[in-house]
Amino acid sequence: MAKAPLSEELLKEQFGPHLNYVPPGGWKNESVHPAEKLVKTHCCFCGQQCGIQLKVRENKIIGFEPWEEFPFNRGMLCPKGVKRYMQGGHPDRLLHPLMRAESGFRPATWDEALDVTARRLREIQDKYGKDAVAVYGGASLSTEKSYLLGKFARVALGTRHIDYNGRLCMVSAGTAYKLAFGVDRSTIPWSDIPKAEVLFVIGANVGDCAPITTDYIWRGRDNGARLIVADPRMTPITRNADLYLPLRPGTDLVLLMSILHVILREGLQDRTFIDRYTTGFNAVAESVRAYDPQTAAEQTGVPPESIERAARWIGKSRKVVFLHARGLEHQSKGVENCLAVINIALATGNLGHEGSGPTMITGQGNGQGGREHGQKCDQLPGQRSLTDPAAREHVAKVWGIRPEDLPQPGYSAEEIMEAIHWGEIKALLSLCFNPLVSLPDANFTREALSRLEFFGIVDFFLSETAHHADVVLAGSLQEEEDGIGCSAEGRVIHWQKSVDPPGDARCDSAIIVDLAHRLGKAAFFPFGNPADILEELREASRGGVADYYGITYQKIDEMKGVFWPCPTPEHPGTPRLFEDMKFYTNDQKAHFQVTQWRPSGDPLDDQYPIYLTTGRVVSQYLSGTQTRRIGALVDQYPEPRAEIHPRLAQQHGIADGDWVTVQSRRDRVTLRSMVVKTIRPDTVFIPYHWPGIRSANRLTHRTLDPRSKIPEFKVSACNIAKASGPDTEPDDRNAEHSDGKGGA
Ligand SMILES: Nc1nc2c(c(=O)[nH]1)N[C@H]1C(S)=C(S)[C@@H](COP(=O)(O)OP(=O)(O)OC[C@H]3O[C@@H](n4cnc5c(=O)[nH]c(N)nc54)[C@H](O)[C@@H]3O)O[C@H]1N2
Ligand SMILES: Nc1nc2c(c(=O)[nH]1)N[C@H]1C(S)=C(S)[C@@H](COP(=O)(O)OP(=O)(O)OC[C@H]3O[C@@H](n4cnc5c(=O)[nH]c(N)nc54)[C@H](O)[C@@H]3O)O[C@H]1N2
Ligand code: SF4
Ligand SMILES: [Mo]
Repeated sequence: MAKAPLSEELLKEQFGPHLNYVPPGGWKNESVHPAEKLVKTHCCFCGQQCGIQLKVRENKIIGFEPWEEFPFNRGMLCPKGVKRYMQGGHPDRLLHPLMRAESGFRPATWDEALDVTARRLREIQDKYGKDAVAVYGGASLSTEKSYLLGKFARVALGTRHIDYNGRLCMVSAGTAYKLAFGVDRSTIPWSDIPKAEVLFVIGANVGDCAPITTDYIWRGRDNGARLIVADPRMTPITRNADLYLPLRPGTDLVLLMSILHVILREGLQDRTFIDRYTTGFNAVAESVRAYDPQTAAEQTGVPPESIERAARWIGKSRKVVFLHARGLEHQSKGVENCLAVINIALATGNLGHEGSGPTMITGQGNGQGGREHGQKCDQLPGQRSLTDPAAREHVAKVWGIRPEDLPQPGYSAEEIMEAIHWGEIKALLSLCFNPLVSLPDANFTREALSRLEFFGIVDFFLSETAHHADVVLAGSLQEEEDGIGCSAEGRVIHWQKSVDPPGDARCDSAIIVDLAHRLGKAAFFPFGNPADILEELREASRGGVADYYGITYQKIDEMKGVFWPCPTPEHPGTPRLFEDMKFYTNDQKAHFQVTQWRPSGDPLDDQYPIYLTTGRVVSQYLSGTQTRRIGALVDQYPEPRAEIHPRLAQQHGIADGDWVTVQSRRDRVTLRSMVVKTIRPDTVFIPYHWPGIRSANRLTHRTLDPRSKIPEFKVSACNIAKASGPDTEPDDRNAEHSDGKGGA
């Protein structure tokens, strides 16, 4: 039979409209439009912080080249990284400030928008007190910007309430590492991963979410390492695991305590290490006694033999690297979970030497640097505590204020939203956060936002949250301002400015400085550019745990990144922590911490008998504001799908691609199903990168870990039913829905 001729139309029908897509004006082909310069900088789309060279012409980014000399990724990039350059030229880019009008927004001048913002914040503070205003920051910001924002909240506004979107991300790990080691950073550089004998990946979808880390794990496997993966889903990296532990969502603590139980039962612990370098072992040993593998298997769904095998592999090696991410940490016991990993590492002496140590895989672009210098509600620069009198004195001196004028700790991110909801907080200024999509229980968030008396937001796109703002200030992309970031491995890197913000958009830091001036605090914000801010940040962090005093742009460029702590200009940086076996605790020992099991905040019952867990897909990033605007990434995964095991699907008469309604105690969403064998039959997975009626966070709940205040995104209860089509009920709450399709 003759084959039908292939036409471009036919291919487009098959592969979607972006096939052979040519932007208006054509691609800036290298032979036609040579780059004027190549700028060595970093990818903005996750905490790996791969090096990349951006091609610049006529103040526009027209493409990229690999940066092969950058040691972390040696030129490699993932599907998001290779499209990273495309967002700047998108037609949705905000080019000037916007102000709320009778209907929708109207363009405004900077003077008008900033004057109104400063005046409203002042008025609200005069009427209700300083703490009636809250500030939200973000971990996609450069470290300079996040430092500036912390100072802005405490000095220009004098409010207790500033927190950031990393509260949804890194804080369980951070709290645990602080408790055990006195420092919140990966204990190892990634170059230790290929040197390990055992790699234990817990709640981390490395293949999709930290793709370049996959390469490190493969190199480890090439060197003979065994790979253990614990996840309710068989993620890409799991396919090559030596041991897969398909645990029930929310049962990690039981699994980990049982692994330690077996290690101790079989005498595989490192007694010398425990005696010399740690405290608290006996209480932890006592606490895991009840967790024999048989009992643990019943709770976790992991066979007892698998638990024993994992325990023996780990217990017999002194070169184990533990890699965990949000699967472990997005739980109402996220801190305990991380502590249970650390307890295993300490009991087996897996720390302080090559090829060994626990680490969190940091999520956001500057997820590490953004959590070090004071945009957290309880923190001052240098990872100092806001309640430590010596820290207050040091920072107050650098800032030129009295220590007693520094506010006390305020609410965390979700708590700020709750205080807005109950009326205690009346105004919000948000920079780099899209809470309507990313906080749990989206209907509650929407209600809270509608109660604000004033809401100002700085973004480069009109995010779903920005639809609720009174003033939208057109800010800058990562590549539009110089700055530093810190990668997952603790390497401080240099984001080089590549282009100016387009149109009337301004640099984020200039906007904040300008606002501080309009609030009458010019003397405290004498910053002309990010370099001025870095100078002050170095002083403010000096002597702290995260000591950046020895770090400059020039040094970073010369060394291709500097690992902190780096206390003096001559200091070479600290790739591996604790090599001298001294910890950042009062007694310089590592502290075992007792962990205690408790159920999820949204337990299963007869009405909601299925676990719902949420997370990511490879082609989309976070709330999707950025990646939903990059056509090629949209094509790869155009809409959220509910992953369901064939057995569960069959029970409900659902075939692959059918519509399915997922209902939780909060709300419901209707999505197409994706029937896959790679998920536990008692669990449904939904990626959360979409807003409106497709938002996974309409289903999630607001239970927080009591110490880290992270929401329990990974464990909710739900039920499912086949649906005849997408939700068609008129949904005015969905007004903020915007796909941002097309464009680049
Ligand atoms: N493509 C892509 N990459 C990203 C991001 C992105 O949005 N898209 N975001 C970046 C950011 S900010 C972050 S925080 C990281 C997140 O990176 P990851 O934490 O790796 O990604 P998640 O999809 O949130 O969740 C990880 C895994 O946890 C599993 N899981 C669910 N419940 C449980 C549980 O109870 N226990 C265990 N052990 N596992 C469970 C899920 O099945 C999932 O495979 O990714 C970063 N990289
Ligand atoms: N259900 C569920 N919810 C989750 C998660 C989950 O796994 N499941 N994961 C959580 C995690 S780990 C994270 S990190 C959060 C992320 O949640 P968010 O932080 O809300 O997500 P982002 O998409 O980073 O939103 C940042 C906003 O700031 C803007 N922005 C980005 N960079 C800059 C910048 O440099 N300057 C300015 N001015 N604006 C900028 C973007 O356009 C976007 O509108 O989501 C959390 N929510
Ligand atoms: S792994 Fe992360 S930093 Fe590297 S290219 Fe991908 S998104 Fe960018
Ligand atoms: Mo994250």
